[in-house]
Amino acid sequence: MADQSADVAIIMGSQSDWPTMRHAADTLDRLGVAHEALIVSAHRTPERLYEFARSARDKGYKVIIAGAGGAAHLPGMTAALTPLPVFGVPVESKALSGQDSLLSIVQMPAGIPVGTLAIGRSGAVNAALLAAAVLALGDAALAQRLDRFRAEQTDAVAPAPTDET
Ligand code: RP5
Repeated sequence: MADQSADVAIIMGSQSDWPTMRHAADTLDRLGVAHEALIVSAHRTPERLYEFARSARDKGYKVIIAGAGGAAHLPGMTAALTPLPVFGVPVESKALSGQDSLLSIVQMPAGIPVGTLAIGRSGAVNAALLAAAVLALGDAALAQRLDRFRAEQTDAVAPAPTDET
């Protein structure tokens, strides 16, 4: 859904990435961070990628989360076209379990950084938390919400395991 006031853009190479990337969206929702999710493929819609990345800062985005699988050029190409911080999420691929995605995203040559997260859901959640942490540097209310998120997470850890699932 379009949100002109979104601070974070969540982009992904395919509809098939959404089951992973929706965890980033859910995490940003929980923290009250405005975001927008878009399909932008480096391979299938290169012109869309150029248009998105070149205009991202002027549109008001502050952080970009980019998820892709396989030959995952989307985060690196996006980072090459915008000065905004880009966090890359390697989506778990069928053929190589996301190791191809991870290696495609993580090995950026010096000069164009992509902050690369873990493969799959953990990476998507943590990309959102990192995006929120960046935004919280200039937003005291968000910083408080992030502190509360962590405190609740800590409180939710039981002292010992049980047989209940
Ligand atoms: C990448 O190719 C996408 O990011 C996706 O992870 C992968 C497969 O895409 P589909 O064939 O499922 O559309 O560009």
